[in-house]
Amino acid sequence: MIQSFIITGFLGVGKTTMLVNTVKKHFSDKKVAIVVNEFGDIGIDGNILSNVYSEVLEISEGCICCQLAEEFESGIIEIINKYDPEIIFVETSGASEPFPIFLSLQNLGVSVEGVICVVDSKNISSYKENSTAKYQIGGSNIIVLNKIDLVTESELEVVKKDLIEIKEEFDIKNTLTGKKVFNSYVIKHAEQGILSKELFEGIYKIDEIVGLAKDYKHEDHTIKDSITQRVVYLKDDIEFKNLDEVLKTLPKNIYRVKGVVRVKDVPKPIVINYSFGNVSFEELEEYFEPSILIFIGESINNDVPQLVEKFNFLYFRIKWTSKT
Ligand SMILES: Nc1nc2c(ncn2[C@@H]2O[C@H](COP(=O)(O)OP(=O)(O)O)[C@@H](O)[C@H]2O)c(=O)[nH]1
Ligand SMILES: [Mg+2]
Repeated sequence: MIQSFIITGFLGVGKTTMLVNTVKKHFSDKKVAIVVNEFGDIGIDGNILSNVYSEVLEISEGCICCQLAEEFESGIIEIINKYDPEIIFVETSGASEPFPIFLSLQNLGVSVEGVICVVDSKNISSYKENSTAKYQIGGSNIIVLNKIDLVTESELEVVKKDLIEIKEEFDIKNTLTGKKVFNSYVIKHAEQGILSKELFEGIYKIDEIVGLAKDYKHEDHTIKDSITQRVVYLKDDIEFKNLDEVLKTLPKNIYRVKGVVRVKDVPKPIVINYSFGNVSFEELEEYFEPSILIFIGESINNDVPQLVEKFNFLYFRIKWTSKT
């Protein structure tokens, strides 16, 4: 049976970074397939991951737990038929709940060995009231504290307490038996951005979930939480300081920005990865599309046009579709 792990966690907590590092460290001798569902219009994570692995399936625009369940399932079937992986890692979008994905994988005969929820120890207090974030914690059996370099020991203890409370309240149960789906769960630290090998050894058993699929009611939470994205294009010859200025003046409700931008005096396009006020940059080998920024956040429909108005090097592009 093919094994799988689901990596969940809110927008920008560090899922992709952790997945890349962990797979490199512990699974280089296995046939690994990676599925990313990016809540962003273009495949930025897909691009980064493809530089590391050849078998990356990317499902974008929307969320695999709601609108894209069918696309997700047919994608999994395709990747199994084409590549015959031993192990599949599914990174859900930060706005997805893991449980419907769990059910999809089980329905396809793929064994889910663990649902890993990555937590941003530094920023959890700014997203823990989000209902999707709560269901991500409740729907996991392995909770991993990430970005621990940004917090003190005592702050970490507070985060753990919060997590236990949320987990107790939102732990998923079998609707027929009332029993918890996960027999137990663990809270672990990431070790320099990497998950320890033992987390993947199937020691944290997941209960039998037969009968649950048809009863599970899943609200379309991306609408409920009003997490949306807006895509903005850039003139190619942007100065680095312009980019910096945009990122420094973002309103609080825009908590995630991703993009690929060509900057003057930098030979390669750079990937921008912004979450909760922190930003990282990485050079990309190959990218042939226009420079782009994706803003993700809550109720951002007025904020992004305001940014476009303020910075004259940003513009919205009218979408066109080819007839061929
Ligand atoms: N300081 C710090 N930053 C991190 C860590 N892990 C990830 N990040 C940064 O957090 C941002 C979001 O990471 P990413 O993996 O794209 O998050 P995802 O949206 O959950 O997949 C990036 O700028 C990363 O460089 C960490 O352990 N410590
Ligand atoms: Mg990601």
